[in-house]
Amino acid sequence: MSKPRILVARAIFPDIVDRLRQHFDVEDNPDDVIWTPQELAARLADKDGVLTTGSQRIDAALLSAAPRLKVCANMAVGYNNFDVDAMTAAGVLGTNTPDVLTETTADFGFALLMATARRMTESEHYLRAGKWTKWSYDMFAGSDIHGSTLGIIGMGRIGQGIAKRGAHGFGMKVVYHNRSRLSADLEAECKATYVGKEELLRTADHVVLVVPYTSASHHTIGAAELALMKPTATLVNIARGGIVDDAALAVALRERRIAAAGLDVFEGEPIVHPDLLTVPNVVLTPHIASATVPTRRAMANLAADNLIAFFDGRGPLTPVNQPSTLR
Ligand code: 8YV
Repeated sequence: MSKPRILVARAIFPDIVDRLRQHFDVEDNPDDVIWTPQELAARLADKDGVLTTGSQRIDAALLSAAPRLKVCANMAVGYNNFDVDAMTAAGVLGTNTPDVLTETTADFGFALLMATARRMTESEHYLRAGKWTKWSYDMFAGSDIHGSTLGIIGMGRIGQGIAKRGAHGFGMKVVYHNRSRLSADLEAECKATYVGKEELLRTADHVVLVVPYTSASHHTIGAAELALMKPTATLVNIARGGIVDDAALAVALRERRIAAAGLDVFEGEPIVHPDLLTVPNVVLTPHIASATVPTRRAMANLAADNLIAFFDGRGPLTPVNQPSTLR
């Protein structure tokens, strides 16, 4: 019997592609070419499954150009690149990679918070530019992490990881806002108090965004929300581009309406709003929150395992939808 045909849409660890070859007829992309939606659709025309990263859009147009496609395994926990309704209607399963990246991403969120509040990259640029000629009492004075109030918007697994780091490691007071309130046990574990979004923005010294991107979470933080924040506050976005109105944020940073921001994700990435590139009080990283070798390997392996389990008839391990009938 012939093997199912799989497309690996971006370059991933070669040994994990080799593992997929034991089960499937694999077309991969070792040169990591960024295909247009049309090029992706052409490659998927004869495929039964695909391993995607967060940057390939799976929508109704692509699904009709790929009539054999049965399963899309995303190597990411976020799956806003999937039009889940269109996939479910077409009988196509989607999977993601939860849990395996939680602690690594929470570590990074905390690192970005610290780098932002303590002005690490801004001061490093100053030093590298040869501008450091003397110590002064207020040179790169930032804001404290320990003992301050941490506001987390989006209290899923990663948000909870950041809350625990803040509460237990740094003695922070943690407030959070989420679509639904956590159980009393989880709130106690995270030492976190549920508050409304407006109260969180008004009272937090540091605001960290960890919400999934949906049409409802688009521009969760725009000019009006930035205006509620303390002028000494920092804002960190490790969620998705589009959760923050980047143009409004650049204005708020330039006018010092908030102290600083740390951004790992951007509207329209990899293009970054030009005004963010010119303001000094922002730490910018290229979507690397989950980027450690063990975690990226675990993500790729989980995406591969989802494909293998699906075609073995065991069902996917971490599905994001449940079509009533499959293709
Ligand atoms: C990925 C992410 O690196 O898991 C997610 O949702 O944002 C990152 O961990 C990125 O989406 C590439 O797949």
